[in-house]
Amino acid sequence: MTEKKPFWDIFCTVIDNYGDIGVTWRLARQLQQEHQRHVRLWIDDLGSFQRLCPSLDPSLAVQMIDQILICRWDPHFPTDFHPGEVIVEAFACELPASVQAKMRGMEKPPIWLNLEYLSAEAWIDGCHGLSSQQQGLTKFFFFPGFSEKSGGLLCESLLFEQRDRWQQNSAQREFFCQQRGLLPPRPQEFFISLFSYENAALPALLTQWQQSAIPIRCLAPFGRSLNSLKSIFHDIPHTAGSRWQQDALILEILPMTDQQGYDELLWSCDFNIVRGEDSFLRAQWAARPFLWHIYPQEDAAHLEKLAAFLTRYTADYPAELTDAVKSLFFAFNHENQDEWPEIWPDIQKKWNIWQNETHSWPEKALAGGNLANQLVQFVEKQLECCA
Ligand code: TRH
Repeated sequence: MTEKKPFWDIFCTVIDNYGDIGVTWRLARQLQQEHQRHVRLWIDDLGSFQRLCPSLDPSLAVQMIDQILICRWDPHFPTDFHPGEVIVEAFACELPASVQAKMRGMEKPPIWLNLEYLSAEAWIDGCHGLSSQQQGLTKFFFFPGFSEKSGGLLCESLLFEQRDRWQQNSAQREFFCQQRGLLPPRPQEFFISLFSYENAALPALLTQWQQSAIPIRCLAPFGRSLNSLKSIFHDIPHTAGSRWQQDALILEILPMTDQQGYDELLWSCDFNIVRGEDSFLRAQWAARPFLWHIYPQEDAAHLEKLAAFLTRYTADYPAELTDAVKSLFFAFNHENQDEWPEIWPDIQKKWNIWQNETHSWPEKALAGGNLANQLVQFVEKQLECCA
């Protein structure tokens, strides 16, 4: 007899950008593929979702992709909805009142979890797994993080094997360029991917790349970074497929791809500029030096988050490398326009040591384990308690 696995409903609203949907889509597939859970994903913005999932049809209210039931979350929520055994509310999106009412009316209400944003800050350890009472229902708060006491990080169980196979194939970069219609790699060319928000530091950084002694290729998925490059690329049509060259630098603009295609881009580059939450993690899993443009918050709370991450990330680095990495991350996030003639050559000198360190980092980062496994175990425990 096959064991009956609980049914999960995951709710996600797209606030802006792609991180909310990127994280929930990844989680849904991992729950299905690695834990055989039935998952229904409720999304309020299928247009944004389609950018990372090209086979999705935004006009459909319900569709099945990769064995996940994807439902459009419209303002009028279906009245015949019957909640699954587990409800995940991603990033404090609010469940429809009718769903909460249904849950209250159930003899055995679902396990209700709020999946929080990722942070490396120590305070999350004290909050992970706490619950709060919501008019007769219990809601648990699940905090992804880098510490043993956190909820861990999203990472597919076979990911590192796939990455290693990709990176160990010396012809892979050439194949990657060919497959995407990019110029073939030049001898000793240094590849950089660029997926940030608008950033006033970018023109000064790209000037360093133009003046580089080795050829540099910048591969920029179509998006917000390009808004900051207008001052140097007056003539470039800002569309996927465009190419621009000056001195050592070739810039090519890529279309957005699905998440697998984005991972392959990160694995193929020597250095990745990433942002938000999900691409930030994927760059770490790529085991290559990277630069994080953290999602800016009004009260500058993001700078504390950045500092907390850098403290963990550089904890085992030699002091010189720690200083160089911190200068790089802070200069970029402060949108510094002047210090790049010192910062870029300095980090380049330390490149080999940094590259070596990036191999052991994923294992350290996963001190709290794998987020999908952690969620499944947490839910199983709660279901046992309530049985
Ligand atoms: O798009 P983001 O800036 O999302 C942000 C963050 O999540 C932030 O924390 C949150 O508060 C805000 O949204 C609302 O960056 P992020 O998190 O890296 O998400 C991008 C997703 O897009 C990620 O899943 C990778 C995916 N992606 C592709 O699938 N294909 C692509 O070609 C590219 C460039 C990205």
